[in-house]
Amino acid sequence: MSNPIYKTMGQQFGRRSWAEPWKIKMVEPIRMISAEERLEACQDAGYNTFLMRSEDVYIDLLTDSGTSAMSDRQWAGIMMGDEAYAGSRNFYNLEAAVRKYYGYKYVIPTHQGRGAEHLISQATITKGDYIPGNMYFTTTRLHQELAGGTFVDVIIDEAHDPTNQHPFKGNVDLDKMKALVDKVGADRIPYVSLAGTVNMAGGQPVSMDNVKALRAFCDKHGLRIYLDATRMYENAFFIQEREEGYKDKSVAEILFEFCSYTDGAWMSAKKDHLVNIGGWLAVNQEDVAERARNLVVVYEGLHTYGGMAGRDMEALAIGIEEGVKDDHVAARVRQVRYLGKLLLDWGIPIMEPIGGHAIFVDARRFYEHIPQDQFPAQTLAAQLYLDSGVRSMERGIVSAGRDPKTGDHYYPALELTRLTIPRRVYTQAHMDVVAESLKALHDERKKTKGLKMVYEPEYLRFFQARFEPL
Ligand code: PLI
Repeated sequence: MSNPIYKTMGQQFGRRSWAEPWKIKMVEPIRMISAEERLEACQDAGYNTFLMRSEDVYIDLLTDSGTSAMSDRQWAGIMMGDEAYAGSRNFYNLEAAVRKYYGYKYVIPTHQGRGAEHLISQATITKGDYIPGNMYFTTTRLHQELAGGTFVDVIIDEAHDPTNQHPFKGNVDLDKMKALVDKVGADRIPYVSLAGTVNMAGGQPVSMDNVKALRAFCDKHGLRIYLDATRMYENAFFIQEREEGYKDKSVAEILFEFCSYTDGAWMSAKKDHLVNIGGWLAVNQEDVAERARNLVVVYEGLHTYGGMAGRDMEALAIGIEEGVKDDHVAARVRQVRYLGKLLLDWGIPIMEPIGGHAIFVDARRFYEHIPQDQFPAQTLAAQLYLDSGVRSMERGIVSAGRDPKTGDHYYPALELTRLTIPRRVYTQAHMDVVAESLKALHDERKKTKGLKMVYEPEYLRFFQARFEPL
């Protein structure tokens, strides 16, 4: 036992770690291509990680959307697909699972989240309306704008400060809500767009207290609340961990109570529900459901499949149950936290508190010398790929797009590079590789130059814009 390694391990005896509640049954090989090949791939992709081929990527942290590993039970469900055009039994399994865990009455399947956003926006918004929300999300706001609405940010100010340690940075500021109602009138507000764990704010949760207070406010003014439930499981986990009175409640119980304060929800099932494709809209009002059902047959597919195959709906129904389990959500959030803590220990600036689905590196502080219109977060995403083949994405000025009225860039307070962790896909060793690459880039940060945009598409520009180094 003279080997120092044993001593180190010995000093750690008594420690208790957590581990994932699954073991690996099937693997998919990945490899890191050479530095020269990575440079070529990056140039071909116009320094935009969305334009890269996934085969050129080593560790893919572009998104947690549709990238989860399904379980053996979900794969078994795939074999149980009932591919009838109408009335597939898998739809009824999906409907029952949504009703059981979320509590909404009418369930309409869609091919993914933005399909549901399209339906709810078209079914409820009229030209000239205002839609308050706890920070914008790209596709959500675009569908609200395409329906003739204007999005108004009503998230608490703390959400825009990456160092503020508020435990519920996703909360709605009721004073901002009141100011909007006073200014435009409740009649011009078709609903409040409330997101559980706010993606663009770094995966920050909304407290139960806040949604209750919002419900009371909305009841007073006759307003509806529709929830973006995409990552509500993680939101429920944070409530369990941080909010008084919830530590002995399960994630499922917390989710159900939270949803009870809302009038309906849209869902990108590609996240919490552990499937590669799918979504739904669910509401409690018959008239809204009827309008959405009329639209679903135009844009998605029949109201009992909404763009999904029967097998997709079965895997989704099973994923609703698996994803909400306490041990699963805890392991998922703790893996994200493991990566975040490594970075914090090494002095790398990230959005705090560490959120539910991703680490958001604060590119503004990482590259202090690169101005926002030279795209520091896009630059960091490109540099990370060049250094280690790790794919991340920009969540800053490029994602924010342009003001449709003035044509100027929106200049968001947050300029972030997102390292999004797929569920049940990567190990702790992968997280170490990512952290070490960021450390190397941070050590060399002063030498890095920004980018210029050389192609800009009209909608959701971050997906297809092209850049060149300055
Ligand atoms: O990608 P969709 O169409 O299934 O879902 C759109 C969508 C809606 N709401 C929220 C909060 C999302 O995060 C979301 C999609 N997010 C993606 C693709 C992401 O990478 O974060």
